[in-house]
Amino acid sequence: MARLSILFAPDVQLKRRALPVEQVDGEVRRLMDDMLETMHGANGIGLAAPQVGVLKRIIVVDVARPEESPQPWRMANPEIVWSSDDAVAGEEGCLSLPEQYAEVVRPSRVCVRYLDHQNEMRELEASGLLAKCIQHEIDHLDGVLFVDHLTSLKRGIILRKLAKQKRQMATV
Ligand code: GNR
Ligand code: NI
Repeated sequence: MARLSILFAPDVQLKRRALPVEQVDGEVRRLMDDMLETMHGANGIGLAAPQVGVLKRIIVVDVARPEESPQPWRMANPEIVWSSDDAVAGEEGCLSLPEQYAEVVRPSRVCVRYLDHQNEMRELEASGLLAKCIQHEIDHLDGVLFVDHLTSLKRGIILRKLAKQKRQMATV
């Protein structure tokens, strides 16, 4: 397994729509494992392939707490096939927008259909943090960041901060 480098906003790769995978083969499985290692190494609970510069519809999620045993989900071509009518707000962060947090409102429960690491079609009904995280990751596959759910004022403040951080990183 290998640790991959994570792209930071603003980056055009984070704004593109990722392409479906034809099937989950050895190459896709290896990418899923590398993404899990990268995500755990960065203390994240989810990661989407575009965040490591791969424009494929692949996500990994693990919302288990550090003291719990890992519960990794590997999903290719994930699709929300049902979402609840009720919405909940929760604070979100993103490994591509380091140290930025904001409340995002999303459906509280979703049913997601996906290909697992064995190329089997499966469905999962998720609630709580798992539901939030899956929606956040699928957004990445469509070039959508959590700040795109905020008012343009809030989004502007966060993106300007990040652009400034990036300029400062480039000059040290
Ligand atoms: O680590 C992460 N935490 C998080 C918290 C609330 C809702 C979504 C997330 S996902 C994020 C990792 C990440 O950037 N995934 O794309
Ligand atoms: Ni993210």
